[in-house]
Amino acid sequence: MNHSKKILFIITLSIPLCAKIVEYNFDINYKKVSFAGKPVTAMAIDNCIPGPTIEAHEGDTLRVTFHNKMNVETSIHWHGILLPNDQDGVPYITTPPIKKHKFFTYEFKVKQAGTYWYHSHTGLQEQLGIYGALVFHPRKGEKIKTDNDQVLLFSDWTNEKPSRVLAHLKMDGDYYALKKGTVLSWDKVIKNGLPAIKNKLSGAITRMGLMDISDIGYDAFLTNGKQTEYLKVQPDETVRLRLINAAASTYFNIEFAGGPMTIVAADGLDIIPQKVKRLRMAVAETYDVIIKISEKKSYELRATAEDGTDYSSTFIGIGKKVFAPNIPRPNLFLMRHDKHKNHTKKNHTQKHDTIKHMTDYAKLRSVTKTSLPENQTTKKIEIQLTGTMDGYRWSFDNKIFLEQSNIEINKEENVHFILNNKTMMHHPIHLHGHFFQVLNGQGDYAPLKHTVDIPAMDTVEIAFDANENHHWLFHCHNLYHMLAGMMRTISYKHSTPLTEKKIKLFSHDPWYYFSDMTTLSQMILGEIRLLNTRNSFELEYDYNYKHEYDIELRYFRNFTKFFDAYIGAEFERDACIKKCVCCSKTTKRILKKPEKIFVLGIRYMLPLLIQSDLRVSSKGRGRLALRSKLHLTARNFFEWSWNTDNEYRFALSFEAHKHLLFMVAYDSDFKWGAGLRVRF
Ligand SMILES: [Cu+2]
Repeated sequence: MNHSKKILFIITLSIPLCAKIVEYNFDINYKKVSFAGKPVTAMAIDNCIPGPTIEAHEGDTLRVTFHNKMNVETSIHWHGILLPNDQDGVPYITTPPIKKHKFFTYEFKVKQAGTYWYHSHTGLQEQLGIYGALVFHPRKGEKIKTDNDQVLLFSDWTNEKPSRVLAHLKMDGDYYALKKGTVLSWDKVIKNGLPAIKNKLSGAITRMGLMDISDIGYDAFLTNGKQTEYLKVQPDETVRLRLINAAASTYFNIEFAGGPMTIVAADGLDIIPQKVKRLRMAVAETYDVIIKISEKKSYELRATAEDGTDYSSTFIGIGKKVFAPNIPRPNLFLMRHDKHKNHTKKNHTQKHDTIKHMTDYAKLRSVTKTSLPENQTTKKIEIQLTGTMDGYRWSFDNKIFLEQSNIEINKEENVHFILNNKTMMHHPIHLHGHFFQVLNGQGDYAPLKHTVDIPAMDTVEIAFDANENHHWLFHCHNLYHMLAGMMRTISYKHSTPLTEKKIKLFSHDPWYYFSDMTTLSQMILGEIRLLNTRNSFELEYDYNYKHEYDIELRYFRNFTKFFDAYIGAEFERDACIKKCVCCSKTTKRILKKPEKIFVLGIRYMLPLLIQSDLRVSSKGRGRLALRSKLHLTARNFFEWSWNTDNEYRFALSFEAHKHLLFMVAYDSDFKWGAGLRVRF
């Protein structure tokens, strides 16, 4: 059988309601693409990115076979779908992975109508192109009739290997700030006036920094796999647009040039129609909107990445193009982290930039009652969304998946999650195999969703009927946050526990290697680091060309986002200046014997983002060291360090490239010099 072509069998069975078995066969293979000017190897379903749209009717049985033609394993997860646990497609946790050169058939009864999607749940494959739309039609036809019905699937694209992206973020959480133009440097803070200065200082004092919207500098944003998509629609026609945010980590602002959009469904389920001018979509959400093409024109529907870096367009209609308005870039300097108080300049149009424009779930109201069973007890569970850009650690309750893999619940109880976001970023939180109520004040008509945005430093409450069995994944749908550890399983009591082996086959904590070397006219210095989430080995060295050196090798254990402890050894060789014994006028430089000491210490981030390092050596001597870094402009920064032995150093750097910096530095021992720093 030729599997490279989609083969669709529809077998009509003589059972009530004309339920069918709907069968698809697909290949998953590598594909060369050039979405952003550069040919790169992606992963595609039937040679398509996105993969083909899978359609079925409520009541049908869907049977989809994926043939893995790649030399790595893969998987398919059915996002937002109520199905048997072993068809959910989380490799090792619920379903076997699709091994290389093997196939797997997923089969389940379609219990629901609406717009959903499917994607790989293996590593970073979703970023590489393994995703597609799922459209399940109501058995009795759509309640709201339209002339057209179209899928618009949004995604983000990077020319870099996603594993490199993650490695860069582990090295430096702000790695992509320069590319995105979002370095929160002091020159821009000052330009934004007093509120921005206060905001920056309060972020430094609380050690939370400023708000952040995105981690990654993408090379393109796509709609249906293109930067510009076209839908031919005749004037006066209405269109149901099935919007799917299949991006790995990008929220989109959707704006339509042809007037307001009417949202009729959220995450697949019908809601009371809501007219909106702009719709913000969190990662992994879906919305159905209805638009009308009023004239013989081609109206732009623009999906702008929330960080404002770029957008993709869809022109809908026929005739002259009508463009959607530019959405101004969010002003991170004026976004406050304390309860979303926003500073906006008087008489300034930056109102659009603020958090208040993010999607407001409060208006979403289900068309049917969604109340949970009244005869069940309610279990309240508070979960903190935790993490930091420093070391790119993301977790729930400060524990990554490998440290705390599950949240136990009982069958036949109502589970109420209080999700407290303690970070400066929003997180799209997704629960597999269940719909949950978003407790948004709509009471019995609270909307049911499978993915919910939790804004930075905010709380969202959700509740669901625990009517399943086994283990279901619960995680941040920012792919990079999920892989970093922001994930749990929701495990029903009395299910067979997941083995350690399965957990480790699904989730890893890889080691990353980084180094930098600074060659100056007066000295050479640098460091080499080997690290995973909680452990790091660090080698620091400096050498002054006169045979004086200092080498420190330390092992660090991370405990909280601000606190590490370490143990290590220091090898040092100094020189001293001695006066001539006979005349006492001339001096002589004498190299001392190399010294070796053992050290034990802690590293703690102080307010104002000053890194402190307190240690005691095997000679019984204590030492406190402080250091910090200030971004003066996007490319210039000032670093300083000082310790209680009265050694100090300061440097001014110019970042020509993420891997090459020019530097002028002064060292209390080795004095002035200039040179460059290379980062690997
Ligand atoms: Cu997240």
